[in-house]
Amino acid sequence: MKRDLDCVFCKIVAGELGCIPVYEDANTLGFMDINPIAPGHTLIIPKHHAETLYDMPDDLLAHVVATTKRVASALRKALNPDGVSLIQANGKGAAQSVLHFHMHIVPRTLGDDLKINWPVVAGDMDEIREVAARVIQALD
Ligand code: DGP
Repeated sequence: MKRDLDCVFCKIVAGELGCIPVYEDANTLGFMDINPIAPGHTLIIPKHHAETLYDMPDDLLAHVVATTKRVASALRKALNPDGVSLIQANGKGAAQSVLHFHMHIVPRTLGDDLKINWPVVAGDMDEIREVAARVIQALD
């Protein structure tokens, strides 16, 4: 499994940096986004370091998508949002800020009018922890 020593998500995978996890298996990790654009905003990453979609082995990509479906289903069950968006950025022009492939799962509310280049705002950690606990409870 490839690791980049300077990568913040590789540090999370290695346990060197904390996160609020909601899902983990041998190849993927799901944890709460530290700058949530909506309550329940979650990231799914491969443990293997790959910068973008183009660097992802097909079988690992399929695994990340399967994990994304599983966690999105739990989010839907736990939070009953009006919808869920999956967002995945590749490169500066797409506003990718962490160069380790990741899928955003964003619960949506009718009329929330979210923009694809959202502002970075620190989340309320207690609120994020509380939502994570509800998602874990709803995992099948
Ligand atoms: P993107 O702009 O698509 O590369 O999204 C990166 C996301 O990663 C952004 O929404 C904030 C989140 N993020 C950055 N650093 C950390 C961190 O150390 N912990 C967690 N949980 N999320 C982070």
